[in-house]
Amino acid sequence: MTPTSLIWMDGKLVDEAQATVPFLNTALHYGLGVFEGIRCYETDRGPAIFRLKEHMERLVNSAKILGFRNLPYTAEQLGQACKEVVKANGFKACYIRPLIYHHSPQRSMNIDAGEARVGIAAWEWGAYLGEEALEKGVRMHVASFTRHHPNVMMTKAKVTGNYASSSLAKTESVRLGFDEAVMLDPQGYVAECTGENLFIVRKGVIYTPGTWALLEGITRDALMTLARDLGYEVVETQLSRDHLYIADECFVCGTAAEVVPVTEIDFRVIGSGSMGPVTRALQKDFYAVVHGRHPRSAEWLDYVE
Ligand code: PPE
Repeated sequence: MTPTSLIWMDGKLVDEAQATVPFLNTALHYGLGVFEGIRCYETDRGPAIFRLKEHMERLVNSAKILGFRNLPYTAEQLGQACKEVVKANGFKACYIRPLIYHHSPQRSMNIDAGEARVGIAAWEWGAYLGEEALEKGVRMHVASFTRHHPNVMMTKAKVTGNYASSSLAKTESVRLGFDEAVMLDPQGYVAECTGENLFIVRKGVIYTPGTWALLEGITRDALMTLARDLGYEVVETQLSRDHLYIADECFVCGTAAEVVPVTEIDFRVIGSGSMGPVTRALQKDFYAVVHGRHPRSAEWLDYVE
């Protein structure tokens, strides 16, 4: 991971060393921030940001869910700022991280006793679960930690504080020797992973949990569309832990992770134990789209230049 040289802080591009926030900051103390993760890909027409509009809409909605009432920027302005950051740093491909954080001089956790500040960074980020995982797949376990109930933490908002839960599960998973954790919802059904949504394939049909207690992933949405374009039936439903064990294929997806096959869960081999044909077809189409080589590219890519 290369550190970015220029970060957009409330309208100005500053050197990374100057992009600081005070220690007495409510975002740090209470987890009061909302963020996005967006990828920018290399294409024949220069760098292009994948589904920028949807990411900016989700960012603004996350802020709304957390309770911010007066954002200093619109989704459109924030999208322009993301492009500026990519350009200013001269990246061909990168990961973009906008973050709206709470700043309260009164040090109050009341959202209304502070204001929204915004920073946008970008860096070159390789394969999130490892380059090899994109072909060979990952081994996962079911976390002993439960995903948030939507009345506990708002799961449709990408709130920084929500990620303490992801961190508990991820750390447990890696310490146990796995690559990633599946988290169950408070009812015990499959929710999502620490930073990815999850799909299974069974008898040719694609299944994924509905978004009642999880993040409305933008990659998830793209893959559902690509799958339907290919003629697959995609069903949003409750999945149990043992549905995963007997799936023909399983894969996870997210902006950082992209599309990654899952070959093992809780020491049970999934399907053939290697990337299945449906996962392969979707992964192929996904990379074609993000690199500007698919009919859906026109709709989903935002060229930086
Ligand atoms: N669920 C969670 C909990 C999640 O954090 C992500 C993205 C997703 C699903 C997939 O959503 P989408 O990116 O819109 O397809 N996780 C972000 C943060 C990862 C991190 O380690 O930080 C990401 O992939 O950018």
